[in-house]
Amino acid sequence: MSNKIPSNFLWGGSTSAYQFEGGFDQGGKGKSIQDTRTNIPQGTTDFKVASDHYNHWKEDVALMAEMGFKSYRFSIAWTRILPEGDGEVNKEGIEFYNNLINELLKYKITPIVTMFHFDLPHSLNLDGGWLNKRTINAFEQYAKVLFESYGDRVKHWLTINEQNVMILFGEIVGINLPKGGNKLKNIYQVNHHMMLAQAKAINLCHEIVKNGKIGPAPNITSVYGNTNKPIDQFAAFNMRVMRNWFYLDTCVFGRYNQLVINYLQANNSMFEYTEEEMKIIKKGKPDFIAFNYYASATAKMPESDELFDELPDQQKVKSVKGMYEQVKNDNLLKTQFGWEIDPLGFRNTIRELWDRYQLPLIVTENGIGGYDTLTSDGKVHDDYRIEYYKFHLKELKAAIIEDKIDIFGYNPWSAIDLTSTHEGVKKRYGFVYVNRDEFDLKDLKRYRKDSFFWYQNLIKTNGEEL
Ligand code: BGP
Repeated sequence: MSNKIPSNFLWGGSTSAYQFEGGFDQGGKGKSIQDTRTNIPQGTTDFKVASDHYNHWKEDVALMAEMGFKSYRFSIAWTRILPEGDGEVNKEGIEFYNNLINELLKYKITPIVTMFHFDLPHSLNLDGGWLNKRTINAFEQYAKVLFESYGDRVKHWLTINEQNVMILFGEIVGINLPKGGNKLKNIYQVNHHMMLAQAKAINLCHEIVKNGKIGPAPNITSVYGNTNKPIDQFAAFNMRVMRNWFYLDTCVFGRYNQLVINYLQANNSMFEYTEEEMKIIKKGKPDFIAFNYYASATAKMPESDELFDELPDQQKVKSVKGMYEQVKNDNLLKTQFGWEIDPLGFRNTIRELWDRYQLPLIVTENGIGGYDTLTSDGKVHDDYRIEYYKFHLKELKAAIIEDKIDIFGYNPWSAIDLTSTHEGVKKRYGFVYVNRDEFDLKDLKRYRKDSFFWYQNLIKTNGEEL
């Protein structure tokens, strides 16, 4: 066994269309729910221009190539391809990603494409969104168009970004369910429809894309019990299943985890499904698991019976009646935005994923959001970001070399600055600074941060020089 990272390891970076592209009304793009979103937190920008990648794509790819990227994980905007979600195909949209993919390949950067990253077509949403089976069929049409248009060159596909976050924290990522009815049942019905759509896409990819590989991209994290009290470990188990395994078990094993089914039945909220649908889900086996990791989670048993889900942010306390309550972990440092930092939790997460599924793994998000300042001589000194990566990559290396786990790529968030899901432009993640403020677009010029040069050297030495 080698004591090195494999030479074909996919070092890269990640973005998503609505947070990076802008050009919301250019090139025949239809509206997505991110364009029509009304719950944008005060003081933060919308997603109309974002980093204007739509008009800077060549320059952006050149910067990625300069860093030495071996891969680039980005999402395709569903509404650039199908402005209404289904029906008419937009040729200009197809062309935009054709150019982007060709440009990446010119520099030998492997494209890793997310099919759906929080930007459901607005017109499907008006019709009930994922609660309506029309959306499943629309996703199938969309998948077919993508595989037929790009499958000759794109061999790595990701179905749905963070389905578990959309189900557990839907409102913060702009997903709103139709009002009324049984809310708990509806949200798990939505989940079932996404599972079915995902399985159909996996099956189609295997039929259409020669040598194509496809997998889900959930947000997965290790869950600790708040104390060594058995009841806290019991709660941690519940959270682990409800937050992580429920989603991956369905995708990998083709069955719903019993714990969640029991919970839904006990709350008179079981969703509907048919045997035929379960057959499709079972057939749609992924080739790998992509996952996003930012921090671990800690759980205890909720003290009250109250069910509350008001969640301004992903790491905010969440309580699920009788199951678990997510609490802060005082042993961990925090980012400037209050997110916990847990590099060993990264390795714990990788070990758990491997142990449970034995499928190749790829990291599609990991990173730190913070305030960055552009100096008068055009520099950004983001030492805190370099530190974050060093500690996480030390654990990633240990997982590959010591634990001998099959991880084939690392694509941190984000390749270049973009607009945060709910904390605006000021919360920056990139190796490249984009010169704009929350509401002042300035010149959108790109500047290499200190982390750019650090990551460039890391890739050059294939992870040797942390
Ligand atoms: C993940 C999403 C990304 C990105 C990231 C950082 O959940 O997949 O789209 O937004 O989190 O989160 P935030 O922008 O809220 O800091």
